[in-house]
Amino acid sequence: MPRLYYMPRTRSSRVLWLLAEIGAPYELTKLAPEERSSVDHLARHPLGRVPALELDDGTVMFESAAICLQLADLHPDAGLIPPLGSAERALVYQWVLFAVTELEAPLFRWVREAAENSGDTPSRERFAQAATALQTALDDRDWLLGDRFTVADVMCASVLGGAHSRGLLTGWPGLRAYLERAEARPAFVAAAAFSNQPRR
Ligand SMILES: N[C@@H](CCC(=O)N[C@@H](CS)C(=O)NCC(=O)O)C(=O)O
Repeated sequence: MPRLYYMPRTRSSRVLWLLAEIGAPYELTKLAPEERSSVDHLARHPLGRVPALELDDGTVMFESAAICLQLADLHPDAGLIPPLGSAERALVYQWVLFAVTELEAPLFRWVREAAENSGDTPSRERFAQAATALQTALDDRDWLLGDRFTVADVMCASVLGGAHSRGLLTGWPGLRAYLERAEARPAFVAAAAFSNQPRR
């Protein structure tokens, strides 16, 4: 059974959500913040971050997007990732990578720049371009691949959740509606019981 090493209110939440979408058994180890720099955890993740996932054969992997893709692949019957080599699979790769590089990276830079109060937030524009592109892609559809909810939606919606919780999605009503749809899914609600726990 895979084991997820996680902390609530972190990027672990997207993996908890995906695991709930899959519905297969798994084990959880909740880490206290200081445990991230323990020798044991540094052996799982060289930067001492969460999440990390131990696979059935003992292999340990990190990077939340890679973990989500791997879990989706391990459970093809859950329908969260299209067949290898298909055009739909290409779009899943596209949007998963977009989530981490074009949305999440500028979002966190923007949050940092705003906190430093320099008055200059160049990353806002970078995030805005990506958010507008994503909103346009969702214009005529519920999910990024149309009717089919995939791991790409887990990734994009989880980044948008981070933006919305900071009040940064006001300019994108289409993305707020998408996020609302995503967060209404029973799996998201079930995962929130772990994702939203106190950190200790
Ligand atoms: N790109 C990594 C980022 C992991 C990451 O930065 N995790 C944060 C929590 S959201 C963390 O553990 N931070 C602790 C630290 O930076 O020391 C992923 O998506 O898994």
